[in-house]
Amino acid sequence: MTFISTPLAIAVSALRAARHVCVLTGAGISAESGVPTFRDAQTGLWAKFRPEDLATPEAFARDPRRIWEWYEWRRELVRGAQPNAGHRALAELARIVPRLTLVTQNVDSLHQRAGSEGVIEYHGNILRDRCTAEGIVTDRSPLSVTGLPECARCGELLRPDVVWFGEAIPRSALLQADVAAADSDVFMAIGTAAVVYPAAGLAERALRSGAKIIEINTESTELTPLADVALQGPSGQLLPQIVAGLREQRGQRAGL
Ligand code: BJW
Repeated sequence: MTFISTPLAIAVSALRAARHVCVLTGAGISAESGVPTFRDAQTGLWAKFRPEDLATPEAFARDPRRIWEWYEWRRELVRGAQPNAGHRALAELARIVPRLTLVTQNVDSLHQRAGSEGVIEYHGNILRDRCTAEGIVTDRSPLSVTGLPECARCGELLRPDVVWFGEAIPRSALLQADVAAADSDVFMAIGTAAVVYPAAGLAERALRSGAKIIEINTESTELTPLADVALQGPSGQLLPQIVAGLREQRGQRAGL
């Protein structure tokens, strides 16, 4: 790769100089694994379903069976998906830069399955159940008579361990992500429409602390005008190119 001042080369240089990289990922990074995004006009989940009918505590209270059917369908989809080159490149990036904090809005575990460690799950995880009474992540009772999943400890209704609209972000994820964004000198926003708060506010937090913002997205977003480098394209292609660029620069410096 020749290092003229292309946006990709500028991103590589910023990452090479970085002390702490904070990465926020969204549904777009898993799109190339076949997991649908939310807001894509044709294939996004919200193109077929209304968020207020499926992703709110009120919707679950009204009709838990319907919500569970939707989540079981998505669970199967996620279980069948494989991490893609973008997930793998981020796991590798963490081994190259001095420090990397990965915050994901995704609930699909694909970062962890690609080898990323210490992933901050901002919106929970679709593969876990949580007790509606005790609030703890727990196993299912094998004795459920209603056909709905019930808590093995107390018999109350279980729900997916995700964050719905109007619900608070898990406290430790909220705090850890905020601290990491404020401490970072490079903040990467990858495959997120940057419209759902408080996640979307993390880039603004990093910006206020003087971090450089690198965005990777197939489209422009609200964040694009604020980004120092906006790379337009699929993250499954761009992230491996970034990692290859970093490796090449390191090799050149070492005279390899
Ligand atoms: C590619 C690509 C490729 C495609 N490569 N790119 C301030 C202002 C306004 C509103 C609010 C505010 N603060 C709070 C709110 C309300 C609300 C909110 O933000 N609403 C906005 C929509 C207006 N926020 C909340 O309710 C949050 N809670 C909260 O604030 O609580 C306060 C509170 C405090 C104390 C007590 C009680 C309450 C909670 C938000 C929860 C969001 N939950 C969901 C569902 C999770 C569970 C599940 O999966 O079922 O999270 S909604 C959905 O949106 C999901 C996602 O994580 C989230 C973000 O979506 P994301 O990842 O950006 O996906 P898309 O589809 O939108 O975008 C994909 C992008 O990828 C696109 O840009 C593509 O171009 C791109 N792309 N292919 C690279 N190959």
